[in-house]
Amino acid sequence: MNIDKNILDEANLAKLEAVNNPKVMEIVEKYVNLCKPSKVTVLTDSEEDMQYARDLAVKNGEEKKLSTEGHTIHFDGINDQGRDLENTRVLLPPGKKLSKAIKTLDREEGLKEVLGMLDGIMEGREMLVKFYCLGPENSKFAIPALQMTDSSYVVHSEDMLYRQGYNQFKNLNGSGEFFHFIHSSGEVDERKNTKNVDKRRVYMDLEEERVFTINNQYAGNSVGLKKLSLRLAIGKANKEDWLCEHMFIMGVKPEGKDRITYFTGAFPSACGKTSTAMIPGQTIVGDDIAYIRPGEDGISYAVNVEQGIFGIIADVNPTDDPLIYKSLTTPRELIFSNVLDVDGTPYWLNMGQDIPSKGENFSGDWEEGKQDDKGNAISPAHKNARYTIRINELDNADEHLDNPEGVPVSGMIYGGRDSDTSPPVVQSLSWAHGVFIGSAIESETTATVVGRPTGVRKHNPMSNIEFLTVPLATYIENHLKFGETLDKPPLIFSTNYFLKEDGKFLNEKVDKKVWVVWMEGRVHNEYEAIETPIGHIPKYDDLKALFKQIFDREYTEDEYKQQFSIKIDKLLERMDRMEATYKEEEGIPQVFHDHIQQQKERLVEAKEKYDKDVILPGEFE
Ligand code: SPV
Ligand code: MN
Repeated sequence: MNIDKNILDEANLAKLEAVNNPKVMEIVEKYVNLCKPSKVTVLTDSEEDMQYARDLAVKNGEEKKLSTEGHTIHFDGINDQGRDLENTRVLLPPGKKLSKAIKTLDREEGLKEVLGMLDGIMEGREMLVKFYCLGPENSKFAIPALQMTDSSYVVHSEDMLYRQGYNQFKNLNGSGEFFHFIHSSGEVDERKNTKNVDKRRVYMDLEEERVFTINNQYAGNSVGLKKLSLRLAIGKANKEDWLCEHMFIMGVKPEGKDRITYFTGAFPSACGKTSTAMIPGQTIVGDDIAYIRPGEDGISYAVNVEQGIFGIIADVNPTDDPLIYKSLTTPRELIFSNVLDVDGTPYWLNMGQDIPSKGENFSGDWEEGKQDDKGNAISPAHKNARYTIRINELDNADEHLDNPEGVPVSGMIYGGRDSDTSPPVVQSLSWAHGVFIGSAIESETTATVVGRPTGVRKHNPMSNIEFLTVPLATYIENHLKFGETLDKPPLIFSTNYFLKEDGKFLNEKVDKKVWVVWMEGRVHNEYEAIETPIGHIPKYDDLKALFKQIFDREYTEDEYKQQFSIKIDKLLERMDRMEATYKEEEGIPQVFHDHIQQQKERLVEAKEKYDKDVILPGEFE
């Protein structure tokens, strides 16, 4: 291996050689010589090596210890608080085309640029080389992944969020089938924040199943195995006829019934995904990314690609998210990011207690009234501040979290954030109609992406549009096919937790538990439903009983009517917006266009039949 011994010493070389994989050697050699770190450390799955990354993050200032045992805090720079979609590009070989919504760059041009930027980027720094496994080990779902980075925070995060993969790589027997990720924070300032945020780049190269990501630290940009691997895996899944989804996986356990029923759920970022997966009384398998494959028994199975949670901390309080709140306030290994640190105690937005007026946050020393360079007030903690924890530490972790076979999927949920159109829960009329529902998700934008206004309605098919690396047409076609090949495809539902009237939410946050338990009952044919033009909705009596049983709350008929009325004009407006998007896409399957037409026709017919624009749920025959 052609690397200077002062940079990669014998002990580290031996760890690399033990993997016995020529492609690993080739890749490491290439990027060490290009990035020119002063030292390379190769890490195995051992506890000792995990401790090395943990300690290094504190030693080099990327993390600081907080008062509670095991808790640390990490800050990303003030302009690096979310995913950078503008500079996240799929490198496109000549002759290939992707959907308009997917940002691309000519492959050769992108490679030339980013390889040029990588030249010497790690000078004076330490490169960490680490092996992981996406999905459970020794499973047909598993994808090995090699990470190279100069950030110990990235490795520490990945150690918590992903399964260790040194042994998995050894078991590859030299095969070159793995993803690889090259990350560098680039030059950092005295707070250890990337100086050159304006030169942030995240380039996906599907040809070589690799991603280059530089001049950033926010985990959605820097952590290779999270959204970067999601993008590579979507490319792979669509070639191999399985699904790679931006979905949680949870087990629903209705009280008094001795069973568990697994659901997956896709929600745009910051729209209640993690808090759904963490509803008290249920179990969690995963909160962000699922690989879903058909089983030989005609049922689909899902695994969590991850083993941890990188969750939004704003709004986590003892009332709305008691399970998460408890896990964030007890000793364990936990990284807070971009919260307010007041003498070792973390504070975040809407945590159920007052936030002090002074402390350290993502802007440095902070006190109330501090403004950014545009004159806007800097909030004490960022809206997209996060926590990183391991799932197996949680009391509600599902027993099949690491099952190499995955869990059987009985239902899929598509959630949006919409204040005025969709009812809280609707079941699709069929698998294909469900695919249509998923591809119609609209959501108001949130703070997880930098540089764009929040609260703007945006079309987000399957909550996955920001991660697609195949044309939308291919993705939708594969979805349609996936369900058709199953004997028992999952039932598909849509949810909307964000309906408002006169500026006030119509539901309490905890109400999602009722919708989830209702969906679970539908899987087992326990509730009848009302067929409407947009799908099946719950009957009032069932919801009344569920609210009573779960919260001991009187759910009134007025609330039901307000929440479950079918708003024809609003729904038709949405159809028009959707039609406009899909018209621009080449190759969308005809059946999908048919679903759009049929949905519109059903709405128009209902409007004529009932002679009104808003139809109450009880009026449908
Ligand atoms: C999301 O935004 O969907 C997240 C966090 O899960 S990030 O890592 O930024 O993607
Ligand atoms: Mn996500």
